[in-house]
Amino acid sequence: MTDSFQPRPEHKFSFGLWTVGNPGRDPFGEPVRPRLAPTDAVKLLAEVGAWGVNFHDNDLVPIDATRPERDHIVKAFKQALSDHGMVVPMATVNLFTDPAFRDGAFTANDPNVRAYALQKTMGAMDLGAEMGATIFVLWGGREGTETDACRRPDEAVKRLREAVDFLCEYNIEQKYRYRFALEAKPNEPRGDIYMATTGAYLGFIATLARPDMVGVNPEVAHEHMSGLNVTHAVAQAWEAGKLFHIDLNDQHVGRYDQDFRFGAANPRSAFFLVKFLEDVGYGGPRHFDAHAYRTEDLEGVKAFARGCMRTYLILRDKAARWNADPEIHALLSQIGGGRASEPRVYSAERVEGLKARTFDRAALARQGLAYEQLDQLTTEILLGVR
Ligand code: GCO
Ligand code: MN
Ligand code: MN
Repeated sequence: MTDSFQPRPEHKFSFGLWTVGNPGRDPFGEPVRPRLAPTDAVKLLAEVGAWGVNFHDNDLVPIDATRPERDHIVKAFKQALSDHGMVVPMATVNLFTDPAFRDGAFTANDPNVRAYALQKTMGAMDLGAEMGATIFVLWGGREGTETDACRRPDEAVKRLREAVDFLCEYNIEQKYRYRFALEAKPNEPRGDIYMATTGAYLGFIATLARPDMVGVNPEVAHEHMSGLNVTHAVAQAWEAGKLFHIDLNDQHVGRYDQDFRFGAANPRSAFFLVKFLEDVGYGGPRHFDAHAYRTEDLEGVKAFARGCMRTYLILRDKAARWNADPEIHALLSQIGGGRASEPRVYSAERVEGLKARTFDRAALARQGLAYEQLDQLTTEILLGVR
């Protein structure tokens, strides 16, 4: 296809090895596709036009690899990156697959599990830094409970803080340039995961020893799972200077963890998200954390990856169209953008002025806001008739 929706490096589209490499196993069925070797995944991603590839430590190096085996894998992977012109913007750690983490990693009750989680994360940081990664994602997939009888939840918060503070110091000592991005999810694989929302993590970050080094990695599906508005979560993170990374995918509310292609379930909320990222000039990676349907073969995996990027670019084009639409402009200024506003700072005069003022409540309530019309114009842009 030769149109303006071709991915280019400046779009910073990235995928995890675990996304295009997903073999389609689910809780009820065995894998349907062969597991892609990391170097083959790099080749595939370059072929479809992606810019970056991310990985968990064990997507690349098996958990039981010896040091020489690890170094051999690293060498081959670096070669594949340079052969295909791909970068590694982000690295992460798998603290959820191994049975040792069945009760969590940083928050587990067994101090030896907590220590092993730190050791494993430092190893993953070393590995990512060797590949040039500057963002380190921490997703606490097993940090949670099925029964709250197991520990006091505030103890889990303290343990998590201790771990993140420790890893920040390691980052400084090793002279790595990581910024940590904490990724929230409400449930799955645990019954309830601590830090269920991006907002919860934003609150937590302020309590850390080095809050400047830590931000968030909101994921569309994780907010949608519990019926939340992902753009609001992303906007709060952005406004706080904490949007260090983003996981783009899709998900119907209330279902299992679907990890659909970006925009596949709710193109409308995908539109508002893309519009927000483009309007504010988000400059970080646009990472797709999703995978192809279980019905697909390798061609379907490529279609999935191309589809994620293409939908993003189409929605970006729609957002530009929306911003340039004269009728939408007129409505927006009518709605209130253009009204003179009084000084918002606190002063004794302002308090006095506000107390003395008479408001015509009926007049305030009378005026229609034209959001119906505004929304219909948005719909028409999305449906391609405008
Ligand atoms: C999930 C998560 C993961 C994390 C990944 C990065 O629902 O499984 O989204 O895919 O993003 O582990 O740390
Ligand atoms: Mn997810
Ligand atoms: Mn994710």
